[in-house]
Amino acid sequence: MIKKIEHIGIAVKSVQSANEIYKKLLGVNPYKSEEVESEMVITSFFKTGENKVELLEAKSPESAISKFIEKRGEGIHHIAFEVDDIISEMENLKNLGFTLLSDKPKRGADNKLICFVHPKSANGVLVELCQEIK
Ligand code: CMX
Repeated sequence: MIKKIEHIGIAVKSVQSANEIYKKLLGVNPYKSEEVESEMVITSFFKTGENKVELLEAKSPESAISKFIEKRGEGIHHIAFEVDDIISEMENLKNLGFTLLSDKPKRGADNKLICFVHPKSANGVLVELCQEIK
């Protein structure tokens, strides 16, 4: 079952300069910066109340973030929903007709197992499922 929005991902050209903007906007410093090699991104996380914002910068022109910025410019890239059991939620969504971007969960940033749902099967929104690694 999907529990809540875990974070919103924002594609940026430079995490370093976007950090300065989001520090001013949210009034807090990022609590973590992490490179995710498998996704070819560098990330930065902010907490605002119970919610999180993830800034994502491409580390390679092959990264999904590079392609996104090239096509659509900087902006909201994905919405991540927290789940307790990612494997059963993936199975559930697959049975409901959603297109998943991987057969198995992958290791994502911020100590999570993740899987994406194609934006074409969710009204133009890239959806991420994430489960905390205990
Ligand atoms: N949100 C909404 N639509 C998106 C999108 C996004 N984030 N990314 C791509 N699209 C749209 C494109 O605009 C395009 O639409 P049109 O056909 O109408 O032009 C369509 O999806 C296909 O886009 P594309 O540029 O041809 O890109 P691909 O099909 O090669 O890839 C996608 C799209 C979603 C499969 C790919 O970006 C992907 O695998 N994403 C998941 C992985 C990811 O985003 N990793 C980044 C880091 C994540 C993290 O660590 O948090």
